[in-house]
Amino acid sequence: MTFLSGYIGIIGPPNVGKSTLLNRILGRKVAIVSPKPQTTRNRIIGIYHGEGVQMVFVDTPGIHKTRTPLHQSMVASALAVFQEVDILLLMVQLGDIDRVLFFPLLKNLKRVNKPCLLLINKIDKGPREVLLPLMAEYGRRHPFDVIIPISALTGDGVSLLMKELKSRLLPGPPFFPEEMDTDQSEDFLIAEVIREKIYLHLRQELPYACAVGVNRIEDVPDKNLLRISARIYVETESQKGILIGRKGRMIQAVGRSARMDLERIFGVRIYLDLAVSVEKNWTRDTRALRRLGY
Ligand SMILES: Nc1nc2c(ncn2[C@@H]2O[C@H](COP(=O)(O)OP(=O)(O)OP(=O)(O)O)[C@@H](O)[C@H]2O)c(=O)[nH]1
Ligand SMILES: [Mg+2]
Repeated sequence: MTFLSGYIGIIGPPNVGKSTLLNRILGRKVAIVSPKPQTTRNRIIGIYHGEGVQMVFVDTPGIHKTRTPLHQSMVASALAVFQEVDILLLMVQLGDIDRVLFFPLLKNLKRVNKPCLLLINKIDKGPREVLLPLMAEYGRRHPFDVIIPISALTGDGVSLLMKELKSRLLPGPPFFPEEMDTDQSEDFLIAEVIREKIYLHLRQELPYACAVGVNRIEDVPDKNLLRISARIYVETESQKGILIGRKGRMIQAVGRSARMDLERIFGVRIYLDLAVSVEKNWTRDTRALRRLGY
């Protein structure tokens, strides 16, 4: 039997469930997820190993109209994925077609001539009756290879998606070794989990002003312990005050949920030390952006 392999881009507007799908396919958390849009900021690779097949999924930041340098860099990295992959998964969510978000995506899609599967996600949320007309309407906008309704949350439709993907892969070698399911460094994943908890605990604009860097990871094997020290960057002193909270309660809550999640992910006890610094206007400063990994 010939081995099949390929790169598959997961692309779409913010908040439709792209990262949730990647985690669901891999059966493990490699990408952070939150109820707020613009959670994913970098391209995240997740590698699926199946019988005679390897699929390299590329999760991307949600594509939207934007002016700030941070978001421009996010959107640019998502748009680049149109060129880089073999197959595109364009994801939207149940509900009326959002023209402002969907039409620009379609324009990019028509520029590259690649197989594209349209995923309508979050079907667990709505009545089934709306699906058929919605699928027909999307079908009129573009000759998608196939339109698949799914729920990344419950897993509904995901095995059908995997079958449809496999049937479109070409013969090729495995790109990554069997034991590898992401190309992210440990540091990056830890910083991302901390960032996820900031999205969960803090309201409004604050999460968008935060970046996280891991300074040090120290392994204490005889205690089955990882000591991690990380720093959260915000743009202003007042944001720093909010993030730390009264008597440090907010930063403690963020640290506690990050620690619990990291313990689950790494299977060891974690000691997490979090500090907060102000990096003035880092979301607008291209040099600071680069320094913070964007
Ligand atoms: N009900 C329901 N909620 C979902 C489903 N998939 C994702 N969600 C929720 O939708 C929200 C956004 O999910 P993400 O996976 O972070 O979305 P994303 O497309 O990666 O978002 P960005 O990274 O911001 O572009 C989270 O609160 C998820 O729990 C689904 O199938 N059903
Ligand atoms: Mg995401």
